[in-house]
Amino acid sequence: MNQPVDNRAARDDYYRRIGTQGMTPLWEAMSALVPETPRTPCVPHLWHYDAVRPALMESGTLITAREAVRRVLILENPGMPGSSSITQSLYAGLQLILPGEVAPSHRHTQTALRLIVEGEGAYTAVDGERATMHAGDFIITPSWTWHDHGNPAEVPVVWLDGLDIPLVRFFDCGFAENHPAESQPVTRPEGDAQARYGANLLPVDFRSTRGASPVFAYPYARSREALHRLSKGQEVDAAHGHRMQFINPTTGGPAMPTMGAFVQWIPAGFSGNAYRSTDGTVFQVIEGRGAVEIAGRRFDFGPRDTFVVPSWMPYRFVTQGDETVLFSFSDRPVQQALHLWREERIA
Ligand code: 1HN
Repeated sequence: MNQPVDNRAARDDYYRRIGTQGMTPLWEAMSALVPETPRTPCVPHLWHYDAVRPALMESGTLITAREAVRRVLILENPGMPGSSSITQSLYAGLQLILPGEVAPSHRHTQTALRLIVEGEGAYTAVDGERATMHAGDFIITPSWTWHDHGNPAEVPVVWLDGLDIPLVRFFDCGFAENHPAESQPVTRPEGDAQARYGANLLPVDFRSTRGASPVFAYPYARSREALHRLSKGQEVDAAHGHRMQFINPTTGGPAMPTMGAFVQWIPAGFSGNAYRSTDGTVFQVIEGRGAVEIAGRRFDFGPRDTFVVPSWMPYRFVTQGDETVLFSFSDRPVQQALHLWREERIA
């Protein structure tokens, strides 16, 4: 009694028979279903911008932004082939828009964020207002907002897209539609949202109506200025340097309900403490060179590179001569809302 029995063949035959009835044995799946610590197919990876840029520019000779709707090379996690995902919950891609092009207006329940990587002078329009892009700017497209892009400038413009596509797919709650006009009508002057909601002021009768920030463009000049001032102080966080989160100024909460976005300044000559958290995170290098060690593997990074840190893998930053500025995003607000998020500092 109560001794494991050696009846592999009988069990396999049994599994096959119950399989025809739409059942499988929990005891064969238990440890995978309820791991002691997060077990993810997502692997650490770094995309060197200099290496991927030629292929991205070549896409501009093969298809127009209009035909493609969005001309994007998906950054797919090598551990998750075929998933169009960079982590289990997040999608990322590099989008190219050439001078004179328009990417037509549409909306979807998936939330998008952009971090401008190269070029300037293109715009994105969100809910009737355009924002002109400059390298390092952070722009959000909240769920179900009309959005389109255009490039009236002389140079190609590239940005990193981050979307909560896998999360929305998980919940099977995706909806999308095209705008009747290729470019949505402009109904508010550029800078309107910033003046109305992003100047430590709010309209006197303001009531929050949606989860995402009504400020949809966060110019890099402003975040860089804030980080520059912080860098003049004394102590930095031993793991992160100075790490700030992009907020919805009307609530103090995250800029978007499904994705957290962050920007951090790391001093030169930094040998950071290791850190891990349950939100797998995508980083985009804005300025400077350095290295990140992820679960013991070292990745050297420079300006415009993208890398991904999977859930719960320890990582630490090492810099030499350069101050660095990194943008990052993750599903942290979702995990926090569900009381699932954990972090650990590994001294
Ligand atoms: C989308 O709407 C954009 O608006 C970018 O720029 C990437 C990937 C999948 C679905 C929609 C954009 C997207 C996307």
